[in-house]
Amino acid sequence: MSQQRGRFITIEGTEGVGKTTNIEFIRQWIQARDIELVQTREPGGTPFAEDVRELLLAVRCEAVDETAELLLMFAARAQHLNKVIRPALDRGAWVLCDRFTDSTYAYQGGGRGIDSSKIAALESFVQGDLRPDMTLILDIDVVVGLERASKRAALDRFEIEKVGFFERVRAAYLARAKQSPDRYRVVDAGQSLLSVQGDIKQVLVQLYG
Ligand code: T5A
Repeated sequence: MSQQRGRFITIEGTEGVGKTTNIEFIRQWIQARDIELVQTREPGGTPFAEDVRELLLAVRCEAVDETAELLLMFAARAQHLNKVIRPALDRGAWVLCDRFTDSTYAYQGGGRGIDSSKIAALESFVQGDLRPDMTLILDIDVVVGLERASKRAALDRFEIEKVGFFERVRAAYLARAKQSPDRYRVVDAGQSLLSVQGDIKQVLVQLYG
């Protein structure tokens, strides 16, 4: 008898939306149902891909070419997908991933202005037909999110971008959610944490049911 494939859930949003905070809530909800869960993140998720993450996030004097940035995102993703995500899904585990290819459409596409057809070509090359089963977008006014994020330690190479960049990132996320309402759920992350988690719980119940 073939093993039922696990579910692939991704969580997305602009800076400071509360992904890290809410992933912990989602992890507890899934594990309470006795489901094997692999919790991971992008860029990163394997030692090699985490090295690529460091390269990508480090603030440096040299301007990073946007195509180099795009290709590194997909290089890390290829490693992560083939070494961690696919094997987990194949054995029936659920995968909860902090950011995935929607971040590339939002940051490199919306933010940097790279044509989405180029991103789509790399997506097909690296992922074949694998896409998340459900993508949760935590949505917040970018200034509020940046204020939350600024309370943390040093800012990374993305966090030092201007507000306009994050406005474009947010718009790209919302446009993708509008195009494919079956796959995306947008949650208002500007609410109290309790209300955000109430909304997330409803989404999980739908998915699990
Ligand atoms: N990237 C990534 C790309 O450009 N392309 C790609 O393809 C990929 C995969 C690193 C960067 O990489 C870029 C995008 C990113 O800039 P990251 O580390 O996931 O990715 O990025 P961050 O957005 O910085 O993620 P963090 O996990 O660090 O921050 P979160 O998850 O947004 O925020 P969190 O949970 O730490 O919360 C921030 C603060 O807000 C509070 C929390 O307590 C915390 O202090 N908070 C709330 N306060 C009030 N009300 C609520 N409802 C709250 N929820 C959280």
